[in-house]
Amino acid sequence: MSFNTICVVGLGYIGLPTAAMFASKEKHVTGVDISQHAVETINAGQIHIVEPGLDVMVKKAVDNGFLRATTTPEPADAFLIAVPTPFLPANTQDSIPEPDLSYIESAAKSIAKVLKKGDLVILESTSPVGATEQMSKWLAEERSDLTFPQTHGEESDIRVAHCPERVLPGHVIRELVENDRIVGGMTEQSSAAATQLYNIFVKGDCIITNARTAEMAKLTENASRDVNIAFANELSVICDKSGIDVWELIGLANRHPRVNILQPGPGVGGHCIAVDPWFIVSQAKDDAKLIKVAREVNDQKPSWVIKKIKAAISDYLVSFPGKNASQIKIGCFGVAFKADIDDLRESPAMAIAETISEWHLGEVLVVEPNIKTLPESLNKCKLVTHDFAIIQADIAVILVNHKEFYELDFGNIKLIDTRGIYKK
Ligand code: SAJ
Repeated sequence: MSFNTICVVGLGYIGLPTAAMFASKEKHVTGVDISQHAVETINAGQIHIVEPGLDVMVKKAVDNGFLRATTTPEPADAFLIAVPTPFLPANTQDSIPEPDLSYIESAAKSIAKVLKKGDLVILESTSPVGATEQMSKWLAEERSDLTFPQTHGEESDIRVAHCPERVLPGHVIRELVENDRIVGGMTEQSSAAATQLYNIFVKGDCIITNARTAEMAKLTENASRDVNIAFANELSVICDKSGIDVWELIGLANRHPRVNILQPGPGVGGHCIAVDPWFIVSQAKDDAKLIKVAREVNDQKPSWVIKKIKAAISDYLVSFPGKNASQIKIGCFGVAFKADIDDLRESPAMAIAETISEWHLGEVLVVEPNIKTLPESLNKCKLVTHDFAIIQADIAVILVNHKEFYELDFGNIKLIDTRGIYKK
């Protein structure tokens, strides 16, 4: 098997670095995206997302002629699908969000047109169990002239595997190379081909399993983290009522050699940990009890923080009877979904700042060192420096543990520290 040409469908946070990585190994890579803007940006040697080191890599790959972007797939020896798998919003308050596989379906249908005997198709998108088999069925429906693993096993013309990405945003370039890779082939031939493909740049181990186990492994990793964070968030609510510092408590408990509790915060954000556990729950409604409750605990944490801010405003008015609510300035420290990134999507900190700015009569100051302008949804807030916010704010809320916030001195400002970073 030789993989000289590779087609990557979906040029987002995973697809683009993966495409650039293959191109850096002098493979001819075609990157496909439905966004004309993304395609034009990449072909100009630039990038449309923020990821350290990726800009240099893409520029080099494009300049050297190994990476080219387009809106329609072209023939290749291997196809990687790295498109989003969001969930469909729940219809009612009690219903469970269902995964939306429509991006995988259209990606599969678009590559089906150019598939040829011997090709390898890999699904990298985080997916519910059975999605890889479903993708292979969509391919087969489009190409009755080719055979696929679900009907022809090891003899099939096309090999199909699920190899979930597991990289951490902000560290993608290093983790793509160093992380171990789960390779879940629909057949042994599929796993062997996928392993050979990843060995072009992966230095970690490629561990072979079947497609369904690979799908569940990825969901399990993120659900495990979600459940552990939910435990920490539940402890934080319990400790708050008992006057116990939850961070000190967790630090002490983690001194036990077999205990490793994660950190509480204002809620769980991002596109992975807050989403993927629902894929398990929606397929195992009667059995995934703990995973579902953990999701609910984490989703309720922003409302708990909002209650704390409202209580702090009431306390302030009691302490300063001459003041009214419109004179109270609230400083929100951080709105990104986690530390040291500029990504505001699916951010509990953003949701808290939005709600407070809608509800509070006074000024809401936002400190976010990683962005230059506030999004439209925060148009009632003012983006300021941390020095300005500390001088002006009557109540400060630390929502994200950005590195810039660790050394700040909040003096006598009423402080709500949802990340436990402030040392008096
Ligand atoms: N968080 C806490 N407490 C903690 C750790 C995190 O509240 O102790 C919060 C963060 O503030 C953030 C959210 O959880 O809001 C998620 O952050 P994260 O850093 O844990 O994870 P992501 O979403 O950036 O990336 C995860 C990673 N998965 C795991 O660590 C198991 C990454 O390896 C995956 O590739 C990625 O999801 C993905 O694409 O699935």
